[in-house]
Amino acid sequence: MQATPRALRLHIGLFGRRNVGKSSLLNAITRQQVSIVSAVAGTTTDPVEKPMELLPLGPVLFVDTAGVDDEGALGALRLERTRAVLGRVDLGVVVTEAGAWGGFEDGLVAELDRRRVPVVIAVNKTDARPLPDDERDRLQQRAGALVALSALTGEGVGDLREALLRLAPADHFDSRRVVSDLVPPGGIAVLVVPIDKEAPKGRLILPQVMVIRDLLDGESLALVTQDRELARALASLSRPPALVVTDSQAFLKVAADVPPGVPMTSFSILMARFQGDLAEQVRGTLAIERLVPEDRVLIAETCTHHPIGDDIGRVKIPRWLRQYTGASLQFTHVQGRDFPADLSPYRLVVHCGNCTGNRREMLSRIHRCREAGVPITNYGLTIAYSLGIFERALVPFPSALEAYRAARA
Ligand SMILES: Nc1nc2c(ncn2[C@@H]2O[C@H](COP(=O)(O)OP(=O)(O)OP(=O)(O)O)[C@@H](O)[C@H]2O)c(=O)[nH]1
Ligand code: SF4
Ligand SMILES: [Mg+2]
Repeated sequence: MQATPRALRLHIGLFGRRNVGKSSLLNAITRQQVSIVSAVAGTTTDPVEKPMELLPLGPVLFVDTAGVDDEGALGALRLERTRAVLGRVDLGVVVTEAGAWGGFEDGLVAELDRRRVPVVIAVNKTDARPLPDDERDRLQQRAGALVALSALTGEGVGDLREALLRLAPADHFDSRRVVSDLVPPGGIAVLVVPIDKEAPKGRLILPQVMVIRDLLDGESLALVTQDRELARALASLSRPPALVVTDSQAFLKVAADVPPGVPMTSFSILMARFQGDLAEQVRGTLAIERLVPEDRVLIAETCTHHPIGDDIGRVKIPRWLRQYTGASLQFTHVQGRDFPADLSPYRLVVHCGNCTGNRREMLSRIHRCREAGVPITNYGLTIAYSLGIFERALVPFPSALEAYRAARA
């Protein structure tokens, strides 16, 4: 995690009057004592920075600032330093308390607006003073999002994460590669695309197209083959490929044909990394071990394609999961926007690769699962796990493999 350069992290600033609980909020979010908290107004004098991996947003840098409502020489110096932070954040959190909003806070929001920085208003200390409805309605108009919370009890801190995810600039989510970071320029990727009766007539499906396009952008070579031609394709190469990517449904045959030293994964697992959160979905996959008869499993797809034949979500994944667990599981299927508000009936969510959706929405779903205590995995991860080749399919992703081993231990 510390490997992400500072410049690539989303910068999130915490602003507000002295003593409203900015430092307490930073500590609550990070679950660490990053910034000094005290009842004395003006405790934080210089900006305090904390790089972290913030679920569900990814790598961020929090900047806790000095409260800037006071006058005098010291106040002016603090104001200047806090101003400098205003100029370099991607997201602003204006922290306040019920009944305290005034011209000072309006000024902060106006400065952030002028810089086109999205603003979340965080009304803190609701354990001591709840936010009245009329004030909530009034403040809601002033910013992109409003969250009532308590840094002391932790109530509402999850809502703040969700609000930050919702307002983060789109380019924060676009900076990743589907596959080209795994194959060097000039290196070869072998792509296994079975043409069976579920394959659409006359074309490739979107995850396959995305992978081929990204390999071309990365100036590497793509060799596309059906599963039954794979052995011949590999034999025709004068050097081993940097990566083999297969349709998850052909995993077993491909694992048998690809030499053990060659990294191998599936299109769907690449999608989990590109469009979701691979480490979190890897950890979620382990919940398969805990499934017992009559447990309910939610199968969710982003697009609303019409299921045909041995559809992967309706037929194959339920079959593989029932076989692996030996349990009579209950499956519920949802498509498109129909992701349930109440996740509590489910012991596991199996999501598709989300190739047609956007990453922010997928991260929001992962976040909601997390808040509800329901593990979430994806199609390719579930298939690899049920077929006993999970570790092998994660070899190309060292941090996800590490997350898996840590969760197992
Ligand atoms: N009851 C209650 N008290 C809180 C909460 N959050 C912070 N406090 C208290 O408010 C006081 C100020 O907290 P800080 O986190 O230091 O506030 P700050 O905004 O960083 O203050 P400066 O650095 O001085 O600008 C401390 O006594 C905290 O214990 C909360 O959610 N509920
Ligand atoms: S959105 Fe999901 S179900 Fe639809 S094609 Fe992409 S991965 Fe498959
Ligand atoms: Mg402080």
